[in-house]
Amino acid sequence: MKIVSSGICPFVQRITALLEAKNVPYEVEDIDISDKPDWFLEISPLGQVPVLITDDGRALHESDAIVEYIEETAGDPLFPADPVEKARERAWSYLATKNYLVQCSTQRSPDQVTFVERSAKLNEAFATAEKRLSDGRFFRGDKVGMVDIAWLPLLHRAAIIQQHSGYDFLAEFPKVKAWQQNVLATGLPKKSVAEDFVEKFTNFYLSDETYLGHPEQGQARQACCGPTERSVACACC
Ligand SMILES: N[C@@H](CCC(=O)N[C@@H](CS)C(=O)NCC(=O)O)C(=O)O
Repeated sequence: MKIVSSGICPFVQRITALLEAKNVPYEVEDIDISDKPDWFLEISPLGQVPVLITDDGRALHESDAIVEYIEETAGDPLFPADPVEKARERAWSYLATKNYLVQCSTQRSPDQVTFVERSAKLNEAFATAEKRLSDGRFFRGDKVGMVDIAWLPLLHRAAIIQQHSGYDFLAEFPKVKAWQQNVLATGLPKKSVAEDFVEKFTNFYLSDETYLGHPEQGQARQACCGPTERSVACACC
């Protein structure tokens, strides 16, 4: 099968992470999302990635529908069999996916005020997960499940931002932080993206145009809070 991607889209990463978790072989074709080719517009009614093209050439759009298709056809179920538990895991997955674009826009914030405003919504999602997480390595114990896959793009991107800017979205959420480390340790985040992903991602989100990427802002916050305490909760910065 083929996944049509645009490089750094979190909805695409959810799909490729799921395929990696299930060991399903796939190819990726990148398109320029700002100049969508006609063949893509013909198979993607909303003009959005991801699109999955099956081996017999049929196209599927909408990441939730694609997840269901892969879960039903690829074996090695990642949702629990019990319908109630499955519905719950869908709901927890939805909390992640409805925050993908929130995280993207937070990372693209041009200034501190916008950044604090946008991170507040993302923090709500992390705080909700913090309350629900137990002591297992993953959302449902010690085996990767569908909720882990849905949260993987958020957790992976938070790790890259921390590594490259020093800012930690998860500083206030120790259980989510531990979950992030366990998900990273599976190797799935890295396997689910192209080799140049980190470069493309940091060029876009840690550029001179963004608050997180702006060196002067970073220095001001470090001088104020200390390098390890960079937090939106810090009143002085
Ligand atoms: N609801 C869609 C959202 C996908 C989405 O927002 N994709 C973005 C890239 S991350 C996109 O294709 N944007 C181009 C556009 O909307 O024109 C899904 O779950 O698949």
